[in-house]
Amino acid sequence: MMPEGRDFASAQAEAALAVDELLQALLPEPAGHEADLFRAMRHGTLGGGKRLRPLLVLASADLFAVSPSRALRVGAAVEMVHCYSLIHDDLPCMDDDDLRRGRPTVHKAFDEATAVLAGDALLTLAFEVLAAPQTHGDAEVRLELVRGLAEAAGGRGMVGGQAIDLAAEHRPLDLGSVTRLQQLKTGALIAFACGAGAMLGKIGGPLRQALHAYAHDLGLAFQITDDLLDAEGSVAATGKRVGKDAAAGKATFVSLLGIEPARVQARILARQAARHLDPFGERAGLLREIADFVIARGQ
Ligand code: GRG
Repeated sequence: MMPEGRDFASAQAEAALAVDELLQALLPEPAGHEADLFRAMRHGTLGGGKRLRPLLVLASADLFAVSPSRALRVGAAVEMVHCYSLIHDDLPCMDDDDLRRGRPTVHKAFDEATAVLAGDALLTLAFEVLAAPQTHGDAEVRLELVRGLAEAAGGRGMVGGQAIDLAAEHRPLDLGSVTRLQQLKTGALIAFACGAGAMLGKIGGPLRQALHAYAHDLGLAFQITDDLLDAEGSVAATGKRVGKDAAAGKATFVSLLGIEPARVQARILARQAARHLDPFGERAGLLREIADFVIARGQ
């Protein structure tokens, strides 16, 4: 994935381009009455985003010499689930946002019903992609990927975290509860992306465990940085509305720890995440750089 000497920015750009090409191919512009649905799915997935989760799949798969074309399909599947969550999260019944990735949200560019359906269709297409033989020749591996993504995205993962987040609007959370909420809401999908390389390579044991530990710390560092950007960032830099957490009176890592301690905590977690990669030696260079990249925007 990243031959020696290649810098992080070009590895990330190359991965993002490859994911975009595959998403384009998986979401062709159709004719007919359902055309708007597919246009909305394309609007919600193409042309923006850091593509962090697919990059994590590609980088973890590279540790075990998994074919990049297989890893890319898993990366596209995770990105579709991530994009569905953003589309639904932006709806008036949730965060009610007009701007995402610097562009109108899907319900603004289309309408609410189409945005709901576009999210639904992206979620189900993700599993169709994972279940297809091109993703892996071994049906047991495909089954593990399907189950892993379902667990990460569902009620005991991302959707469960979102439900806790909504309930917390009426009940302030302490640091332990915020940590758990975020581990479910954003951490579970990031953890799936990191573990997917090991699933594709049929690797278990201590190496899979090491990736899991990396993902745990990376997910928290990512969320603290997202909180910092909401507190301190600009619409121009983030491509979305900022200051939402404080306006909603939400308990976040930043509101509970304070800005500077939160920044320090993100740095500690990123360093700790990288240490979990020691068993992989030089081969984990890209994953180490991802940990730096994840916190850089908040430092
Ligand atoms: C509504 C089903 C449902 C789930 C909502 C993940 C989530 C749960 C909502 C997304 C909204 C949000 C602000 C989540 C917190 C952190 C996060 C996931 C930010 C966006 O991810 P990035 O920074 O975005 O990777 P890009 O645009 O780069 O892909």
